Amino acid sequence: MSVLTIEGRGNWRKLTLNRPDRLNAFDDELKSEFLSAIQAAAADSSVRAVLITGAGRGFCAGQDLAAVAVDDDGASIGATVAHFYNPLIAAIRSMEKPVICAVNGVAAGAGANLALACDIVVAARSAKFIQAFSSIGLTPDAGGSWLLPRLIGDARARAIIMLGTPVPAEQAEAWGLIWKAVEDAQLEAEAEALATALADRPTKALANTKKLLDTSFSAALADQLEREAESQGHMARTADHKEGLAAFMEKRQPGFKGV
Ligand code: LHQ
Repeated sequence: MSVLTIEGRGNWRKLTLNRPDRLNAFDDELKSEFLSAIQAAAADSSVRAVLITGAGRGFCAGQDLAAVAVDDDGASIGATVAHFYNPLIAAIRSMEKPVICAVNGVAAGAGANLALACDIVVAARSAKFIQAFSSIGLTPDAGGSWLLPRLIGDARARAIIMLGTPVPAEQAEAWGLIWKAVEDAQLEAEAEALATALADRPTKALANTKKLLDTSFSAALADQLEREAESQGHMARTADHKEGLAAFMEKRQPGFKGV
């Protein structure tokens, strides 16, 4: 049984973390397969959206702690962050297509931050997000220290990181940590409907939206306005923009091709 299930669904792809007895914690095999799958989805222009979820009752418990030896000089932990978690999060954020995360159960440590790095996060009501790092004497990785203050503000970010307090899905939605909490039984259908809808939208516009949003907290308004103008210049030349305009004028649904 593969530790990662990869399913093509027409113009989008579903990746399911599949080590359910370990709550889909990342051991070396899953790390390698998942990073390769994310990079392959990014490189394949026929894939216009990616959905990430987990098998079983958990989404992802972060690093497989059984696979972490006591690391007195920190070299091995430092290396796994540099060679897996960092490129993984960078690949998701820079992927030129939407990445949806369906959080089907507990998301802890790097597993929580993997989910939060995705563009749209839907969670089952029974799911929870745990910044588990400080409970084992570590600090956030997988982008947590960057993402959390941006998503929920400094006060909440500090508290949940320092205390390791689980944040239930409904609280996460109320705080703006995620897009939506849904009934457990509805999660798969809702997430797949989102992926289907996003894959049919103008992919280049969504990709450039990601770029604009990633700089919005650090850029001066004047610089961001310039970026927006530059982006519109690029978008105006896309076939999807022409199709969107034509569909509007002809009072019909657009058929975007992602180009
Ligand atoms: C696990 C894990 C797990 C192995 C549950 N590993 N087996 C860190 C270090 C190095 C490099 C770089 O990056 C990082 C980043 C990180 O991700 S640090 C954070 C690592 N994750 C955690 O500290 C979470 C540890 N897990 C838990 O606290 C609990 O399992 C949670 C709260 C996630 C779920 O609790 P329960 O629902 O009560 O489930 P459980 O604890 O009974 O877990 C079920 C099984 O999964 C159990 O095995 P068993 O043989 O007893 O059935 C756990 O040992 C195993 N498991 N997480 N990370």
